[in-house]
Amino acid sequence: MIHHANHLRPSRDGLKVGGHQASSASVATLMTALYFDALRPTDRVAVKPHASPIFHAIQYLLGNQSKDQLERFRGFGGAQSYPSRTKDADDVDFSTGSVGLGVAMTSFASLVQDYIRLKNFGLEREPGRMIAVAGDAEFDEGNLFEALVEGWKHDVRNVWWIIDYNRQSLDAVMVGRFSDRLERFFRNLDWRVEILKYGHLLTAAFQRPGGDALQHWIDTADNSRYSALAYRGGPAWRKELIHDLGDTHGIRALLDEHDDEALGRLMTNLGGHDMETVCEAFRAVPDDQPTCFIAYTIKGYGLPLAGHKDNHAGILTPDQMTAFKKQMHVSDGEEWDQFAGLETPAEELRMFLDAVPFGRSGPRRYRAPRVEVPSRFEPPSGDKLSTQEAFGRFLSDLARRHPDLADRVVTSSPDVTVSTSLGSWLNRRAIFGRHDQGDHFKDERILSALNWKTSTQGQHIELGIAENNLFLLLAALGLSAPLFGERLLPIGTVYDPFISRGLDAFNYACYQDARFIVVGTPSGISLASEGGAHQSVYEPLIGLAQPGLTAFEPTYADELCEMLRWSFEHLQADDGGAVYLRLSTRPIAQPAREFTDALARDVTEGGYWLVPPGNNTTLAIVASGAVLPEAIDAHQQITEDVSDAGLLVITSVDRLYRGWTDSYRGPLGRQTSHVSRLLEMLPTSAGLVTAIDGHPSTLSWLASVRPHRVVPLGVDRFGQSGDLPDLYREYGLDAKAMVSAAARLFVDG
Ligand SMILES: Cc1ncc(C[n+]2csc(CCOP(=O)(O)OP(=O)(O)O)c2C)c(N)n1
Ligand SMILES: [Mg+2]
Repeated sequence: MIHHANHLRPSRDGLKVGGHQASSASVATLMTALYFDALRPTDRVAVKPHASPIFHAIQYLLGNQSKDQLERFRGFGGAQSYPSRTKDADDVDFSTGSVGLGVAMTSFASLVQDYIRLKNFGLEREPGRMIAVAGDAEFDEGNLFEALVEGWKHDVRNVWWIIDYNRQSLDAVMVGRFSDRLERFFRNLDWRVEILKYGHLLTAAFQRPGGDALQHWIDTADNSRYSALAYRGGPAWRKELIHDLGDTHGIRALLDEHDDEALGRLMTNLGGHDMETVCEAFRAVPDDQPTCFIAYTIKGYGLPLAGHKDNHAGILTPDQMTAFKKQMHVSDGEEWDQFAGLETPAEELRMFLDAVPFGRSGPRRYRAPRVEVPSRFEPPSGDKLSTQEAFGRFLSDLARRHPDLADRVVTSSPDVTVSTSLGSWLNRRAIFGRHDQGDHFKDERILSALNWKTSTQGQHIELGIAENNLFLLLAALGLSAPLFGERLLPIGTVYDPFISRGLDAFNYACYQDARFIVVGTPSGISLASEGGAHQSVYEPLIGLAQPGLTAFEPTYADELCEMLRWSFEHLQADDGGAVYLRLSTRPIAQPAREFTDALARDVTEGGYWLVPPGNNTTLAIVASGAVLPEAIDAHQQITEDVSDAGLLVITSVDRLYRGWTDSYRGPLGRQTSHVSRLLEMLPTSAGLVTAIDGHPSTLSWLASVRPHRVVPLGVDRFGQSGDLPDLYREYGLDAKAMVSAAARLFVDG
């Protein structure tokens, strides 16, 4: 076994590494023990952002990382500053970077692992442990506590959170005894807590005469004082110990036995730096109970900047680096030799590395077979339907008519399951739980439209209200193919305005290339009766701008069904991604039309002419989503003056925009895009009135395609309660406003 973190040498570029240097030093022993001793191939790890260098260094030793990537760490094309599933080449399990999210992700990944196994999917593999190596300051982030509570409700198993308790974040040394509080949080939620406070040197010293006093002295030392002493080193420890404990029997003898260097080593021999202590603690975990390790460490351990409150931005000077290399017995030019500076013969080290259980895993990114998707879904019937209702009925029909596909669908919602129309799906497919549980109301024959039965076979994961948790769960569900080798098609529903409550986790899920559908519903001021706090305004811009995500906003049920079909394919495509559907509760009269292949293509490409314009027309109305009835009304009025005015329906402004920008990024020459083909039907002298129940800038860029003059209508203030005609009038989205906007084009033009 490798017995000391001295194996982990600084890079030649270490000087550039800044805070990573200090942090990687604090966590080196924990990471070494984890990767070289504790981990099994099916375990999955979220490595805290600042441990990126040590993660890449470990992968280098295991043969999964190249020297070139290491040399360019943090540089263009090199290993990433923070471990990244999508950008790094060395098998990162979970990306980290936005503190708190990677840690919480492990809890949801464990839930997904249980979900899959209880369905008897993927039983050929051993269940793994979902492990986070967390910074202590990550617990400033509330999302961790939300995830802890949710994990407790779902009785998650096989989760380890290893906290690098270095009592430092970026700015400073943290307030004292936070670990007591953390410990209570965890125990309160039925976690096992292992506190690795002292290493074996200090533990032995505590057994000697005066040991009790020494332990009390360290236990009660202020974090800042302890850190400052760790920075100042042996002589400072000696001076302060003599001052405070010089008269205590046994202390002088202890001090006399240690020279300055040995005294420094003794006094900083915390649990998280003691290889034996850490390995034993990891090995001793007897079962699948969630376990938290609070491992005391010193930020910058082993480096000249250890313990200094400013060390996060600290970098070694060239002289310090020279001295450090000398101390590590690494000569110039040997920096990248895997075993430089080590006494153990290379052959022995090679054999050790070859035998590391985690290293023998082979590829850990699985590919799951494709789930068949029909070439067309029958839309739900009804003269008047909202897109939300159509969505609920689509899922219910799916469960009935396409059982194989439906078996792979899993839904989730943060306490808005019923109000986002998942009820009838739930009645068909039930709620998931690790333990079967009946519906008491049903059993008592109390009338209810819903069967709230929980079972291991259930396909809906009910969450508490924290939207962050929804997106982290979707991230985990959406990675089930590469992580666990089993395809899931996750669909999460959330009130559209509360997408922003979970936005960073949403971004995090997309960054990891997780594959899921999020349904934002209801949305916009079309939800007039619910008031301003429930009316979303800028969410269409999120859909437009978020990388890794394709956004749609349907008007009609047939469009929605085609978008869902496209989404099921897109979720499974190598170059696919996640999908966002922005829906509404506004009932809309459905068109009696044949849904042709051409229309299907137009809908998923982003738009179609509901009324094609005349060759020389001067005007088109362009509308997206729930405001289309107003646009139809306005268009009819306008045709009294401009008989050949067009009416364009935008089903995905995101797809249009991407197609357009892709077209001019390609090789020079005439590239076309769907939006340019649509707008080519209008002479450039024509004007556009655009309308969306969201921020008007979402569609205003259409002006630039050909170009055309545009008057963009939409919502750019907070909404308020009211009925729909009142709100459309107030915010300038009714037919009258559209007609006036058209008139303005002519007057201003
Ligand atoms: C959400 C978020 N806010 C702020 C940051 C900037 N940041 C990066 S690491 C960090 C503090 C890290 O402290 P800790 O987790 O204790 O890690 P250590 O540096 O001690 O290893 C901060 C504030 C971030 N990455 N993510
Ligand atoms: Mg810290």
